[in-house]
This record gives sequence, structure tokens and C-alpha cells, in this order.
Amino acid sequence: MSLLSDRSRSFPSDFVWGSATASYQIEGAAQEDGRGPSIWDTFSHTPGKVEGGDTGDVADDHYHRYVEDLDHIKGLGLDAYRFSIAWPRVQPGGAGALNDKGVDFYKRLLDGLLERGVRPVATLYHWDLPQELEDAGGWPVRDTALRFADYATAIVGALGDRVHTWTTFNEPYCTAYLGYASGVHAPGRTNGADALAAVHHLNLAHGLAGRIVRDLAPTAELSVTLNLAVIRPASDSAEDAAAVRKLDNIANGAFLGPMLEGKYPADLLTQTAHVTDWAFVQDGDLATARVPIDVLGINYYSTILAGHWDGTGERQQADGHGDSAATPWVGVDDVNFLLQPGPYTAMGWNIEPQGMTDLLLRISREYPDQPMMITENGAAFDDEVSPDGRVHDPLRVDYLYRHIDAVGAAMEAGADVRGYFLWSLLDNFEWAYGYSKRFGIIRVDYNTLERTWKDSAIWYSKLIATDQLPDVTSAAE
Ligand code: GCO
Repeated sequence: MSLLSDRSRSFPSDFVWGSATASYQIEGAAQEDGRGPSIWDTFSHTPGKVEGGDTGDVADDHYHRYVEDLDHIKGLGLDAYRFSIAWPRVQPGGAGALNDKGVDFYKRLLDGLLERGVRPVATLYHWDLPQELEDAGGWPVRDTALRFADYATAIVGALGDRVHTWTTFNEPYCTAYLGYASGVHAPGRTNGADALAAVHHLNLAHGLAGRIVRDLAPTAELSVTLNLAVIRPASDSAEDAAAVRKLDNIANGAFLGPMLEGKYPADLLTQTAHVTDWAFVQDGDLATARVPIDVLGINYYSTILAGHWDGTGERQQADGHGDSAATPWVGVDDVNFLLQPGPYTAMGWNIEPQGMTDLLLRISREYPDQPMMITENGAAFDDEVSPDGRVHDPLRVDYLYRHIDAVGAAMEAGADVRGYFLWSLLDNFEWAYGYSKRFGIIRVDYNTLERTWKDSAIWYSKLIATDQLPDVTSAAE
């Protein structure tokens, strides 16, 4: 293919262009209108857990500025907007009656999207578990899945007809492994057996909630978002291939298996037998976890390079999205995470658009009838405001160009991809990194809370308007 035709890659007119956010990362108003505490409030207020001591107390103040944000969404021309509902805002304490004021906020947000012709994609859980449920055991405990089903029943009942696509979970991988094994995310626990119990209860909760969405919102689409890992072997040795397989079971098979096939990969159970006996899996759970989904959401940022570690020398733990190495990937302490060639984003993640194409093609090979959408992709860079008041972010534009092109390449090769959601609409609270990492295409000044379109926002709006990849330099003109 010539360079020219590469540069003008176009997308089908019904391809969905969106952007994504999450409640705790943008909303603020942490104690307003009856919102209860979540594990992220507790975690971020615990000294030493989040860079700079940052918290989500104010964040982007989206709770009060949502109308302005809706206007930015409209201004960009987004077809769809992916956001999450804060469980502790609508059901403080994680049990009992809904909090009307919290629910009203989401009704107003949804109505604002619908009035502007934007398709709402609502995630039920993007990590803000009510603190009371963590105090009662959190995701390692089965009852949390049952509480989640009650919450889903109530909130889908209240909002169902306004939502186009319901997503049960965002990245259960992070909830389970970063929350309960490495402890770099809330609630900050470090126990491998608990992490695997959390994996199972998240799968179960997905199935329970998925069925509730089907019953209560029969015309809505159902989805789940997974951060699937693209793991490359360090060499073509059998040991390195085995290391990749182990990681693949933990990162991918542990969720794809139950959700799409109703079973765990057999190897996953044996390779973790020294960690847990999986006695928390009850009869019927796996049949429940498998609920047909209309579209599989995939988050992709970078790749992982893995090899066997023979126990000599220092174990290598280079980082990547999903904190591959910061996570003691449960039961895989004989694996090296190798430093990958750059370039890197401000997160230190390697930039590898080919991984996007490979991942989409792998999933379409393994699950040929499963439509997909990219629910997150984007990059943090150290943006600066220029003297002209603008934010020129050519590295982000370049990242987006290459990754969206890589989505197009996968589609050209046969992958059924329905949409692309850019992470993120706004700079926001980047979990353990606080406000130090900026992923937005719209800059947020954390002193004034003023929003400014970066060049990447201008570039993305051109793409949306034409369904065609604009030249990377076009935004700066
Ligand atoms: C995740 C979350 C987002 C992050 C984004 C950048 O994938 O970790 O869904 O909340 O902010 O991915 O790390």
C-alpha cells in the first residue's frame, strides 16, 4: 500500500467515535448530595498511596461542570460517550434504597447526552466500590457479587431506557490483581489467593448483572471492558513460550474464559494450585458468568515482553499498562518482564501500534462471532501550555494516528470492530499517579478547572467529521 493511501485511511460511516472517562477520575463532589465513601476515597486519603497525596475530592469538578463538558462532547462531534456510574453516589453503603440526588445527576447527564444526539455507554463499575462492602470483605467475598447484582437491578431499573450500551465492568483485571495482589490500587491488599477469589467473583457478578441488563433493558446493548494483554515472548525458546502462556491465562483467559466460554483455562487452575484450590467456584457459577454480550470492549495501550526467569540474577520487572511488573502476577514469580524498546509515553509504556492490530485479530480468530470495540486507547504526555495559550501535543496526535490506523488495519484484515473510544476526554485523576499524568485531549487547569482543547482534540474532531484519518500536522495549523 502506498504511503498516500495509508495516510488517508477511512472508516465506515457507521463506525462509532467516542471518548471515555470514569466517575472517580473526573466527578469530584465526593461528599455531596449523599454520596458515600468508596475504596478510592479511603485509599487516596491514606498517606503514601497516591503520588503528591492527590485525591478525587474535586478532580475535574465534572459533577458541577457537566453541562460545559457535554458541550465539549458535542463540540468534538462524538457519536458516543463512555462514562461510569459511581456506585457509592447512587447507592451509598452498597445496599438498600437508591439515593435520588445521585441518580438525578446521571439522569441529567444522560438527558444532556441524548439531547445532543450522543449515544451513552454507561459502565456500572469502574473501581469505586462502596467502602462498607470492602469492610465486609470486598471482592474476595462472594456476597459482593450479590450486592453488585442488587445495585445493577436498581440502577438499570432507574436509568435503563436512557442508556444505549450497558457495560458491567471496566478492567476486572485491575480490580482483582492491582487491588488485592500488588496493592497499588485500592483497597491496597496483597494476597494472591484473595486476588484469584476476586477474579471469580467479578466474573460471577458480570454474569449476574448481564442477565439483569437483558431483563430490565431489553433493547440496550450489553458489554464488558477488558484490558487484554498482548504478551510477546523474549525468545522462541520453549521456556519463554511457557512463561507467555502462564501470563496469558492470568491476564486474559481468567476473564475471557468464563465470560465468553463458561470455563477457566485448565492450565490456570493447575498453575495457581499452590496459591488457591479455587474452592470459591460453586456449581453453576461459570454458566452464569457466560452471558452473550453484544460487543466486547477492549482497552489497549502497550505490550508486554516476557521470558522465563530461572531464579539466577535479578528478576526483571519492567512496567507497562496494567502495571505488569508492579503486579506480583499471581503464581508467576518465575517470569521476567523485560524492558521493551521505545519510544515511550509519559507513563513509561512502550508505543507499539502493531499490538493493537495483533490483539484485535487474535480475538477475532478465537471468537469469530464476537463484535468488538476499543473502549480505551490514548496516551499521557507532559503537555505544556504554549505562550499562545494553546496546547500543542504532537506526540499524542502521533500516538492516536498510529493506533487508530492500526484499528483500521485490523478491520481491513477482517476484524469486526464497531467503534473507538479515546482515553480520555479530559485530563483527570490517574489513580496511583494522581494528577501527574495527563491523558486528556482537553486540558484541565487544576487551579481554575478551566478546560482547553489540545491540538489532539482538534485533530480528533476532524477525524470524526470525515471518518478519515487527518494528517498528523493538520491540528497545529
Ligand atoms: C485503566 C482505566 C483508566 C485509566 C487509563 C490510563 O485502564 O486503567 O480504565 O481509568 O485511567 O487506562 O491508565
